[in-house]
Amino acid sequence: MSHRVSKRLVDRRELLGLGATSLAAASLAPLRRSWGALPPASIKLPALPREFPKDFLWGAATAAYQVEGAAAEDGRGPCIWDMLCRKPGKVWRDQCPDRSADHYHRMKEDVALMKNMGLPAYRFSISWSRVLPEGTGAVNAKGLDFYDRLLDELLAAGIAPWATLYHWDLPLALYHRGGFLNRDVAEWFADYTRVVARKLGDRVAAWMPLNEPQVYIGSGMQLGRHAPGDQLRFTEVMLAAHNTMRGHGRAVQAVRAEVKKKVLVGTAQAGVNRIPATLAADDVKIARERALATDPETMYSNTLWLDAMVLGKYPAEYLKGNAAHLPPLFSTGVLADDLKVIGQPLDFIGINQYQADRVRRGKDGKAETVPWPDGFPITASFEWAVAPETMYWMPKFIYERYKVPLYITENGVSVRDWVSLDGKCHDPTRIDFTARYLRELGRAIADGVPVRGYFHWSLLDNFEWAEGFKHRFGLVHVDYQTGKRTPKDSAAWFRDVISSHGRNVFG
Ligand code: BGP
Repeated sequence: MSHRVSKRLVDRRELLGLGATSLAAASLAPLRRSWGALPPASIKLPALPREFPKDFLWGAATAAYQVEGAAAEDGRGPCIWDMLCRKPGKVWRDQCPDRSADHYHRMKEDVALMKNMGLPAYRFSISWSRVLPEGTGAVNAKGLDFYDRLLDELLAAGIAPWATLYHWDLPLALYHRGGFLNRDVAEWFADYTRVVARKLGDRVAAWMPLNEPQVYIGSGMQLGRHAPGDQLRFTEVMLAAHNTMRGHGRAVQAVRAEVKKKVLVGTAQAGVNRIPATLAADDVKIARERALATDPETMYSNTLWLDAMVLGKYPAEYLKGNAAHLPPLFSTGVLADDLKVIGQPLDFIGINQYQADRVRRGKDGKAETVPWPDGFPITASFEWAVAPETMYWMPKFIYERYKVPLYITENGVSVRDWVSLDGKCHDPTRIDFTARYLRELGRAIADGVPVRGYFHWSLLDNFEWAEGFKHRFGLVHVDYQTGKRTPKDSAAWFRDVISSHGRNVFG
């Protein structure tokens, strides 16, 4: 029956993130009942292209704490996640990534895997406490040397290194000095950036000072789920957000001052993703508003961060909605000076895309979230709705506001995959998920949104923060007991995506 649905219905299913072939028509029935008559589509989506632009950059991503292991080797200092992992009940099954994917020791093998995959770029992060065990002061030469060797290996394999400077692993010593609540953190971060940029700047292609401050400030300092596990008053949360963005600004300045060659500097973030529930103009308008909104008492916003980092000001909505919580500094002249530091010119905005909420205009004219229908496809991690349309709408909304070129710095899916009896790791769900998301990304590009590249999360299975090793996001399966790598079916498929400029996802 599902193959015989009308073209119009198929289009609507695609709009809702539902595959025309994989879903029973029955799943639409309750939806229709609860929505009444579906409004006429008044926005026309651009057609899918046949391929991605020839100069589109393909890559895969990891982060130091999630893959490196070697937690206490070669002089690495502890970070806040080492502390949180040792608190019972904070991480799934109290797991600690002391060894994790052991990338620290298997780096050459991992670069060879990337080469086999034909990856043109690799996004990785640098562990601050591996380079500066105390966060400031003495440089750990062995730690820095690891990244030096990684870059040489990547370049020898023809892979462009994309470096993130902070992917959630604050040196524990700095946490004990107040961490992001200490105004000095911006200078600590700038000093660390200078050390790294001096050594690696001749080879890194692109720099991202911060990855997802929404998460490490929001989940780490307000909700207490991530390291350092604090639940602070919102005033302090706002101060921590402000200070980490001052660090971002100072790091951008440091990279530009230290690195002589032409280099890209940007940021990677994951705010909130909101997509229209239908193609009615009203719903699209309200999705745009909600995607660019800053709600009170939450760090989960795109604009709170990007307005500051790109436009050099906080959204009025952020200041007004949190008027009762403003840090004292916000009522002084220091704020304007700080925002000048924060708002450095950026070459790109990186967005990490996984799930989305769909919204529409409710009867009272206000936005309302439309629940996903029963039986809707969800991912293994967090049971997120599979919502490929976020790859069309979010780049579009973000670009419209900031007019800065974009990269998808993360996108991927956790699947409960394992190595089969035939010795291979079959992950059709990851292939299908990624193809759906890439198709919608192609649509955004066809619509004129300058998305310049895509990094798959992740190259390797790895430590998924508070979820421990429960989730597998990799294109390559990792046996954590032996370290053995098994490229999944998706790795071979992704190689074809890269070599065909994505023609296989549209075909
Ligand atoms: C991003 C993080 C990554 C990785 C990824 C996995 O937020 O930057 O480090 O953990 O998420 O997806 P999830 O958000 O499901 O944890």
